[in-house]
Amino acid sequence: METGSNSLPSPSCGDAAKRRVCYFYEPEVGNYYYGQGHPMKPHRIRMTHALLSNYGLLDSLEVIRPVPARERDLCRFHSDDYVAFLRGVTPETQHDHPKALRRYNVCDDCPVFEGLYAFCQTYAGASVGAAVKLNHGAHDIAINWAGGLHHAKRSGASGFCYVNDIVLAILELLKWHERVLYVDIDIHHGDGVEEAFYTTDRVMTASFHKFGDYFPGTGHRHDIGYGKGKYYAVNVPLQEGIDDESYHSLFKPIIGKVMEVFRPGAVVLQCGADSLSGDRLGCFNLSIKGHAECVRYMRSFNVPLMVLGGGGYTLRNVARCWCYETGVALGVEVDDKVPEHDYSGYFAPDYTLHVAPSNMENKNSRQSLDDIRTEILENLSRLQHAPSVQFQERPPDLMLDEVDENQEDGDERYSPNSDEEMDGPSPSS
Ligand code: LLX
Ligand code: CA
Ligand code: ZN
Repeated sequence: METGSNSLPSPSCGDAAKRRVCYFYEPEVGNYYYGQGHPMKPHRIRMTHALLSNYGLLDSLEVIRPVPARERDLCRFHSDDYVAFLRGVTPETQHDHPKALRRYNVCDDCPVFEGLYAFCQTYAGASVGAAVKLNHGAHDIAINWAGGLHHAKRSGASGFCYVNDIVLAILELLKWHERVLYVDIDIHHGDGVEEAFYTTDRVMTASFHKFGDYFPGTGHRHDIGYGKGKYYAVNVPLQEGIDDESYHSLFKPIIGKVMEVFRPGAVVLQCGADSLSGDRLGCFNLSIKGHAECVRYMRSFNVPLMVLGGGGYTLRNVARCWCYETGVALGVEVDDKVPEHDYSGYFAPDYTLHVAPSNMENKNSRQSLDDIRTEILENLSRLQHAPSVQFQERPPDLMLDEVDENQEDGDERYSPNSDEEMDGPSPSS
């Protein structure tokens, strides 16, 4: 059992050391279609996979086809009625249920499309499967580029997200790890994940995001958690045009301190690519190397690491970024020259992996960055001497140990957003 080491994790041992990496991919995922004009295009996952394959990176990792999450797996976080709705609704019948569509926020941004429920089962099954793999200890890093849907709520869709695979994966990690850290570099606030764990000290959430007149509107720097969870939510509000240097003047000291004081047993990193320069919906100015530096930094702590996708709307850059980051996970520097393959046309005219960031103005002043860093480091230093909680008992693995669909398995699980026990598995279970 992981009990938390007394030695401080440090970003040492460098990039040269190899990691055992597994990568979840469902060949059907690229066929799901949100509808004409919708910016979310699951095809980007297939483009990423094609790049990985043509760069030869798939030979250095274990490729795993995900087992779809079952209804009961989704209900570990989501409400039964919401999951039953997602399972039952179809593009043809949706207009027979106008009240339900409104209640669950299934509308233009989050449309009902063909195969919606199977899509949710696939990406959630992959993230939970990634958690099971990390828990078993045979892999150091588990990747699911189709995951990272951080806006989904217990009883509703939001911002193109329906099922929150991240919350489900963290719940699985909590069976084996006393503390789990969630880091979110998508340009949007990781609101669904933060909300799910806002009152617990077993999960720390840290989101870097555009703040001010921007979706979803949450993630103020003074939102720091509540009750037992006070100081276990970290929000880093940023302005448009942030470049690599400014970003890392916050990311590294803040996350370095988080690793020192929180000492997580596992880390989940959401790598939304809408924080890249030139994103169709984003307004940051990060290069792919700057974005990938977050992956490199998290990897350097040598703590079991789950790497997830997220937003990202300039398809060629999403595929470039996640391919390069898969290389970072493996400890391989991916060549700048994109190999010729079925989707090469997307990378014309230069056929390079890296693209120059723009000359847009960086609206984050040195002073504002200093203020944010100082305040957040001060909050984190309050946790320096917090006593750790003993972990009681480990429930069985999801999917692997459960045979009978209808039988109660009897294990009390951590259940965010419920009226039940909020501090982890019950000692009596
Ligand atoms: N932030 C984010 C992360 C993952 C997914 C979607 C989003 N949403 C947005 O980026 C967004 C953009 C503009 C307005 C509102 C929300 C996601 C990833 C995979 C599949 C589906 C959604
Ligand atoms: Ca974020
Ligand atoms: Zn986003």
